[in-house]
Amino acid sequence: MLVRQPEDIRGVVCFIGMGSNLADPSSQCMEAVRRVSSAKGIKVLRRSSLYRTEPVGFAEQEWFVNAVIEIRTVVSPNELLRVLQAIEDGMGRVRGPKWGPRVIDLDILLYGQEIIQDDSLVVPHPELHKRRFILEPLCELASYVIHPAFGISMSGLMDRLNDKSKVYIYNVKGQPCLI
Ligand code: A4P
Ligand code: MG
Repeated sequence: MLVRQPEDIRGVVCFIGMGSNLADPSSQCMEAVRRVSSAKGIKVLRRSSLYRTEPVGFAEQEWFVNAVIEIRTVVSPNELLRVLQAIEDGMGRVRGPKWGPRVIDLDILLYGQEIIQDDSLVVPHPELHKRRFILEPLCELASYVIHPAFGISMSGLMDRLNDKSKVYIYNVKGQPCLI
């Protein structure tokens, strides 16, 4: 018997990290959410708060705005990467030095419970468990999700986190406050 799944439960739940530190970063993140929601085969389920975050890796640059979105998608991991890169390009991203300033960066943090390691895609994102600017917004949405390679929840990864870089959540008035 063919059982049809309702549209809203088809596909895989994934988490996308976004970051910007150029040209009004919070607007860039909100624009990226809009563009991801309009992409074919992708439904945005939830967005974390926006976070003001101290630059990691290359300190001599502006602070970032970071956020995470939860999506449900029927597109494959590699196709999802292509869609996200097309959105980055469409928003005027110029690929500069690794860890350098960017108008928008969209990373696949988790694609369901899949573990992927090919030339162009590594999922879960290899830096996910090391970065406060990813784990804070991810825990806001889904602290219960298990990292498929480590078998540890996102809140468990937060407990083990060594990253002391500063991460502030925007309060309701849009002002940063320490969490
Ligand atoms: N790639 C492999 N796996 C993935 C994945 N899971 N998601 C490949 C997305 N891309 C993935 O990415 C380079 C290549 O990674 C892609 O071609 C893709 O095939 P990129 O976005 O073009 O280059 P990048 O952003 O310079 O590299 P990367 O590794 O994304 O940089 P990071 O590690 O994200 O560092 N500090 C704060 N506070 N907040 C930030 O958002 N971001 C960075 C960027 C540094 N410091 C930061 C922040
Ligand atoms: Mg990236």
